[in-house]
Parts: sequence; structure tokens; C-alpha cells
Amino acid sequence: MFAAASLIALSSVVVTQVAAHGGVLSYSIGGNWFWGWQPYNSPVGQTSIQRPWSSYNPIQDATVPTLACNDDGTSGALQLTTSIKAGQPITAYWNQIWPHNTGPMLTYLAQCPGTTCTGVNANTLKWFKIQEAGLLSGTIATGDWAAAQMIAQNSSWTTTIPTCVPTGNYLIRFETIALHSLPAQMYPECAQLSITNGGTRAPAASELVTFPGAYSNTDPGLTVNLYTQEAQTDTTYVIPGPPLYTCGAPGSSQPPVASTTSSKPVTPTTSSKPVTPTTSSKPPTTTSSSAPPSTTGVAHYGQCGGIGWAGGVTCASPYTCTVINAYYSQCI
Ligand SMILES: *[C@@H]1O[C@H](CO)[C@@H](O)[C@H](O)[C@H]1NC(C)=O
Ligand SMILES: [Cu+2]
Repeated sequence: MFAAASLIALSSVVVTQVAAHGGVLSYSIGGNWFWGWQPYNSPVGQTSIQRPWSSYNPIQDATVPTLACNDDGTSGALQLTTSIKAGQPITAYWNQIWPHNTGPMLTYLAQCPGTTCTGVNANTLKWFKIQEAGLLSGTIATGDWAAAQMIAQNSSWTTTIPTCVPTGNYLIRFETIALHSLPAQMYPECAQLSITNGGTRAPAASELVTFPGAYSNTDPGLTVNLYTQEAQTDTTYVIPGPPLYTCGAPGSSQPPVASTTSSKPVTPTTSSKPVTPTTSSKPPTTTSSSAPPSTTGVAHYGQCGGIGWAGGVTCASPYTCTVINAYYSQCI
């Protein structure tokens, strides 16, 4: 009785301090559960696939080193890595109930040199974006954002490791950005993965960025004001960061994962700001259509079901709608 009462008292103190913010607290892969770092527990003895972070506070400056893997994001004394197959989904779970329903969801990978990511400084890595979702429908002021979808999916977000990613050791960086006030609030956390059964599509120079470096404090995607007159009618939101990496050719347009509810076309990648001066020998493809490939079903890796899902439930051929968890089924 006393124990329960003091537990409640303790958690209400924590909630008062941190209720409006948070981060990724756990992950699941193929039915296996992985605890993340617990920022409000003592770091001593904590062991996790997640890189340590120290508070629920957001990052509100795109130039700080902690934008890579939060504060401080260096590997822990008992740092773990878990393995995942290319083509397999990983779900990140935020604290319940995630409080911010306006903003994008983004997932990045960065390959580590050598045989492990443990000890590798996240600021030295080159990151590529494997999933993005922004304004799913409606206007900047009143539309449906990916962050609201994340909340509706049990405050979780599922990203599939692209099948073409080369085998190796990676950091995966899940991020949500909250736009309800400015400066925008960035919430990144990283975990260590060993990707097996990979492919051969190394990211192109034009797809690689650093954190910090990938975003600027003046990016339209970080400075958009939801409360202006224009926001009432504006239906275009430019997701920050580099062009999306897909298993197609660099620069080819392919709808991002989990954006199948979007009625507006994705911003053509060729219009994205240059992130690094590109010396890539392969120019961006401009011939492929920017329209979704078909309307005959949900695309590969798109969502096709789950609690709260109101979008398409039939997958484009030859994909099968597969239950990942109660809140997320995917065409794979
Ligand atoms: C919802 O997320 C929590 C973790 O935040 C998890 O324990 C629970 O199993 C999830 N529920 C479903 C149905 O996936
Ligand atoms: Cu917050």
C-alpha cells in the first residue's frame, strides 16, 4: 500500500517535469522487445541497444551536436547492438501518449566504419533518410500530420529497413519534429543495429548528410508557422533533410513509405536544396514520373491496416498485407 502510494507520488513528480516532451523509450523487431535507454533512471548498469540520452527536452537548434543522437548520444558503458534483416520492420515507441500532433516523422540510417558502432561518434557519420512523412492531408493549419498518425498508432512508428541497404553496422535515428510552437522541437534518438542479408545500393553522395548539418534553422520545414492566414490554405509542407533514399536509382521519385494516405504529390526530390556539393557521377533521374505508380493498391512498404487506420487495405501486386503489430500492417 505504502509502496504503491509512493510510486504514484514519484511518477506524478516526473510527469509534472516532463509531460509535454519525451522520446523513444523502446523498440520492437519481429516480435522481440528492446528497452531503450531510460533517461530518468541512473545510467549506472543500464544496458540497451539505444544510445544514452539524458532528458525529455526537445532540441531547438539545428546546429548543435546533440541533434545527431540526442544528449549526449555517445555509446553507453554496456551498449548493445541487435541484428535485423534488410527488409524487416522496426517499430519505435514513444512515451504514452505522445503530446505533439503537428509535425513530420523521419527515420535515418548511418553506417559505422569497422565492426561495431559502439564507441563511434554519431557526429562523424553520414546519414541517409529511409523514411519520411509530413503533412498527410489538409492544410498546414488544420491538416493531418504524420505525428498525429504516430499518436494514433499507439505512439509508435514503424520503418522497414530497405532491402537494398548494404549489410553492416548502423545507427538508426528515429525522429519526430513538433511544429506547434517555434523554434521547432526536434526529438531524435538512435539505436545500434547490425543489418544482415543486405543489398548493394550504397547511398549516393547527394543522399548523405551529417547531424548537425542536415537541417538549418531557416529551413521552411522548421520555421513554418501553423497560425498564420496562409497556413489556413497552404497544403504544401517541405519535409527537412536530404532526398529520400529508396531502392530505386538515386534521385528517382518513389513515394515514401507510409505516405499512402497523402493526396498531394511528394515534393520532387530534384527541387530539394543541395545538401552537399555533389560530385556524384550519376545525375538525378528526371525521366521517371512523380505520380504514384498506381492506384490499384497500397505500394510496397505502405501501411494497409491497424487500429485507427482509415486508408487502403489492399496491397499492390505482388505484395501482401502483413500484420506488424496491432496498430500497423504493411504491404511486404
Ligand atoms: C503500445 O505501446 C506500448 C509501449 O509504449 C506497448 O507496451 C504495447 O504493447 C503496445 N500495444 C500494442 C497493441 O502494440
Ligand atoms: Cu514537448
